[in-house]
Amino acid sequence: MIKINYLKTMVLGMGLLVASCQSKQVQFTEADIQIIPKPAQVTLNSGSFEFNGDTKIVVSSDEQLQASEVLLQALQSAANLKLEVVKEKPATNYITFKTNETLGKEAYNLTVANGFIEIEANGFSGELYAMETLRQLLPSKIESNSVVEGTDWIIPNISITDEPRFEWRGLMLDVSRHFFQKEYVLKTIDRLAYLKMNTLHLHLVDDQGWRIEIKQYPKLTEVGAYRVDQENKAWNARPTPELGEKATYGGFYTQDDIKEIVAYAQKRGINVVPEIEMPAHVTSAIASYPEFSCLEKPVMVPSGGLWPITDIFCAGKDSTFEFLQNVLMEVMELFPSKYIHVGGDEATKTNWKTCPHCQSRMKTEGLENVEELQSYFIKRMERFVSSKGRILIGWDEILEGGLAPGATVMSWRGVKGGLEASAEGHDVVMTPGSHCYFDHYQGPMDSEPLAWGGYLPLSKVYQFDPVVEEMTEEQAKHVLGGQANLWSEYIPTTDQSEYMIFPRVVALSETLWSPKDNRNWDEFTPRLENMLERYEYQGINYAKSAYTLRANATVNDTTKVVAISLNNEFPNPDIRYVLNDGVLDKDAIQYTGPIEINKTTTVKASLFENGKPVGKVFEKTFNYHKAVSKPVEYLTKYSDSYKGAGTTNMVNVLRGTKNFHDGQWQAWIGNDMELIINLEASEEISEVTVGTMESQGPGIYFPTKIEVFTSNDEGKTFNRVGVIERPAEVSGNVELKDFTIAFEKQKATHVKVVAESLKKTPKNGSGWLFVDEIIVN
Ligand code: TNX
Repeated sequence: MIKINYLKTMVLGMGLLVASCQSKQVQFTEADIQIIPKPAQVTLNSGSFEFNGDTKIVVSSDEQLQASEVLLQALQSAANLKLEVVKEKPATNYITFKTNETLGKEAYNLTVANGFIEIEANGFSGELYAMETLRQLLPSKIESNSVVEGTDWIIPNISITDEPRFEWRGLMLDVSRHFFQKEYVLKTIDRLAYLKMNTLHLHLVDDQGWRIEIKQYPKLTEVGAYRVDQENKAWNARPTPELGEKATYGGFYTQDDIKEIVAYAQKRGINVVPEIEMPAHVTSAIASYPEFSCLEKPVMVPSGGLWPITDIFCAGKDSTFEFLQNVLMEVMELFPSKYIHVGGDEATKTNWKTCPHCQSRMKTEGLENVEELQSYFIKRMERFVSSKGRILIGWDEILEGGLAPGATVMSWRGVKGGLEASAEGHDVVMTPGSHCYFDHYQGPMDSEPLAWGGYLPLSKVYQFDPVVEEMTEEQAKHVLGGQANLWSEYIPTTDQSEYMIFPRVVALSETLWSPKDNRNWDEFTPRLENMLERYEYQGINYAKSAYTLRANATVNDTTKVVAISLNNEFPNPDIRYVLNDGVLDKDAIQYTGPIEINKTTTVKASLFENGKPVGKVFEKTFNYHKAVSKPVEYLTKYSDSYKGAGTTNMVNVLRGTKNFHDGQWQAWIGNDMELIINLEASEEISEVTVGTMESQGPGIYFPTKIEVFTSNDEGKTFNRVGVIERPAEVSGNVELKDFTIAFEKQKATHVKVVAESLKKTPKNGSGWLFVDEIIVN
């Protein structure tokens, strides 16, 4: 909540300077305060404080000096101001600290008044966060890494009372699927601290790479950190490397690197949580030491997708546990984190079912099934971790077969794991795929770089709440907070990593820090834009996907007009558009309501800010064909899960994209598509096109056969006029395809289309048939 507390007569408006003997004065307004995450309480007062060559900072501890670094550095590099650090308070023009032991560890109170700034905190984190707030109160140019001339470094007189809603505010970087250099990790730490995030979870181990030096087991990195380079192929189309093939893609952090990362993070209030996966997602470890698997056979580090994951640690041999304990000993030496993450997800336990060691373990321990064996595995590791005074945390699969007594759960498969664990009295960190998976698309798939799948736009991240409605008050107390996860299968570069993290992490930071009632999307977005300006200065490759326009189409079956509406994620956007050959500039038509079309039309549109287009230009040609807006009778019903735009879906000019969840596709499984389009007149036609998609991963296949029939007697009798047959072919791509069936020009009142779905896929199930738009001409 922002309270404004100043005399009306003193309101002079931003930018108006009032002469004063000491420093320049500016009167700010509420809109000038753009701090993210939004502080718990802000009171804007009249007057302002100017940083200048005489400003001093009064410091009485190393911690305070360390906390001040972010501001000192920014003022030096952007403002060319070198603040003098002193021990004694001067008469005026200074920043000072005060310890208040009643405050929480991360809380701070900040007072900016005429001539001084006071920071009240209870230790380093609060002091640091006050400094990050000061930095954000300064003009965005403060983020420049070269000196900016002609700017006054003035901030408003203000009092802020602030503390986080949650104690775990995290981001996970998967450095296994693709390796990221230490320098990028350090940069990310700075950027997290800027948003008052306090946890960096490093996913150091996965099938495709072991990324941390372990002195006792050098092969983990000699072998496990490298794979055969197949970066030129799609992740899921990379064949298993041959034994002995040269492995050149990879890298790892030495123990010195890790020490540097941890120390750097500590100085920025960030705890680094290491994740050492077990018992699955460890092919890189098995490739290095096959003796810790059930089959003990040599394997290669996979270059890409691997599913199911069957080469996992043997749960029968004591030597496996000894190995893992030795690894964790070294890990705990390096990471002071209270939490040690042991993964635990997605283990396919087929080998355990036949492995004599695992079987005998199950017998002696009285375990009924392999789920209980996984639970035994994690419980045993939990005893070890807690004996060292740490807390084991794992993905929600560690609930299966019984949760270890002291374990904390990271809930990723929705919120179920979090609900279950918190009901049993365990602490939880919420990272549901629905709101926290930054490897998912953030804009329409056809305008975004290749990603894992899914759809998580910025505005949805902003709706995240780690405490879910179904939780009792008691359960809610066990919610430590939340975290975004950036899995890196499709993230080969730091540029791409930045693109996926920013600006979604900005929205996330506010959901985890600010009081729930303070959150408001319309009020957040202008502050976000200020943050994006700062990111320009910081050189972050943030995504502009929230600006991307999307179209929707509504069919009027009386007038046959199609209304195309345009929108994006920002409230009240200034959208401008032109049709066909028009030029899209500031004089383009302002969009105030749906664009109505009754012939084939190209729409070019963009969001405008200050007279300039921002984000990607939207350009689509809407094909107004002879079936548009005409009634469609479904002889076989589409699936309830993929209804598209209902009965107008196939004839509404709007095409489905590569995102099969985009709401434009209709789908069939186990049966064929069979429908009749009533042209409502005897029309001359000569071709029918059926738009389809294929994505064999989730089981979507092109039709194996398409038949077209026409009738010119109101649908009483039909003649088959064309057919295409196309046997299924294995493919790793996501592909859109239009199948066109051409025939002799003829008159027709009705067109019947039958498209056959694949009844038996190579995986032995039925295939999905996805169709959007049936174009008749
Ligand atoms: C599931 S989330 C995984 C990861 C993948 C991710 C892709 C989790 C605990 N396991 O191994 O990278 O999906 O979104």
